[in-house]
Amino acid sequence: MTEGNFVDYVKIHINSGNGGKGSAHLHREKYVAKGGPDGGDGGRGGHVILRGNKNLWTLFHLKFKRHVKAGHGEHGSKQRSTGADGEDQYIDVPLGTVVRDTETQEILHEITEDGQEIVIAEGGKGGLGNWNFKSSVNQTPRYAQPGIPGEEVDVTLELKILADVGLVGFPNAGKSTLLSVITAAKPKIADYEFTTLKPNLGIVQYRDFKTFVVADIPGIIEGAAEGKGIGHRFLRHIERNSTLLFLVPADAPDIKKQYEILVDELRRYNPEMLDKDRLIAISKSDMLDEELKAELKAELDQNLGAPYLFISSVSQQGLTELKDRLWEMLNKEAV
Ligand SMILES: Nc1nc2c(ncn2[C@@H]2O[C@H](COP(=O)(O)OP(=O)(O)OP(=O)(O)O)[C@@H](O)[C@H]2O)c(=O)[nH]1
Ligand SMILES: [Mg+2]
Repeated sequence: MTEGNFVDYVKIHINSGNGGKGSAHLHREKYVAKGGPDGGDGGRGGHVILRGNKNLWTLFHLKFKRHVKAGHGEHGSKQRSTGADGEDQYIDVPLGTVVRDTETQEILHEITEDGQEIVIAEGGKGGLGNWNFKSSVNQTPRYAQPGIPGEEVDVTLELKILADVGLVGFPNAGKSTLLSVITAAKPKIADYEFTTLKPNLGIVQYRDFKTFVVADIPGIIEGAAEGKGIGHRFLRHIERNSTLLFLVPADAPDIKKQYEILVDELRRYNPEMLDKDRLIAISKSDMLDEELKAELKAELDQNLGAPYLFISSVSQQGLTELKDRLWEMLNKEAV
């Protein structure tokens, strides 16, 4: 089940490395009376760096990672030898990861690109060795700087899914079933409301390597924007999808009304949601006979006022057309 591996929220305690101490070494050699200071600088402490990785889709791999520590810088030593820098630690995260300070909840960063790197805890600078402090008034300084300690920070990583298509529908509309037939995802499906409690992602792959990502989120009901039901908690996951696919079951008492309620909830949650491209799929169309379908079609052509098509996950009707339409919508700028 994909229900369990969708992790979109983790808290991690982070320590960057301490800078190494500068050395206060004095040079000693046979026949050289006063060799002078030759203590090298300490190495820099390791950074902790977040890195965007387009092959990751969840934060699951970090679920049990409570603590990330980078290496300490080594101390400087004689002959002006600089200590080695501490090892940096990378935390790979999916695109769309938002980093917050756990204590203040302030957003610190956002990872949106593959390979993007952000230092979230900087390693401490290494201390300067004593040879740096040699001057005309102090030929043999016997002191060196200590290294600067690393940083300690508690961060919360939160994922906003960057799926291409977000599924929007009332509970029981058949969203998870659709995801299970057009992608390899295996979401939980059942004949009751709120089967889906957490978002599921699936990758549609068809026609010679065309791929796009679909997000199935819990059902949205009237009043969701005010917190009714559970779907509102997941609306943020579809804030960034470029296309919304509305699912309204063929046996809904009033298809147009149900669609309008959904649109209204999205508007109340965030008006920008309405800037996205929309397509309506009349799901469970296998329940309609040809006559009923023709009647419904005449009615919808008249009053729905948005592009729609009939589909059925059970009898596999209209699914290729659906994928083609979504693909076109997602790629229309490029054409
Ligand atoms: N006849 C028919 N039934 C379907 C079809 N798709 C889904 N169903 C049924 O509708 C019910 C709900 O399906 P789900 O996919 O769990 O619906 P959902 O929209 O994900 O529901 P929530 O997760 O509760 O929001 C299940 O009993 C499915 O078997 C379809 O194409 N035809
Ligand atoms: Mg579901």
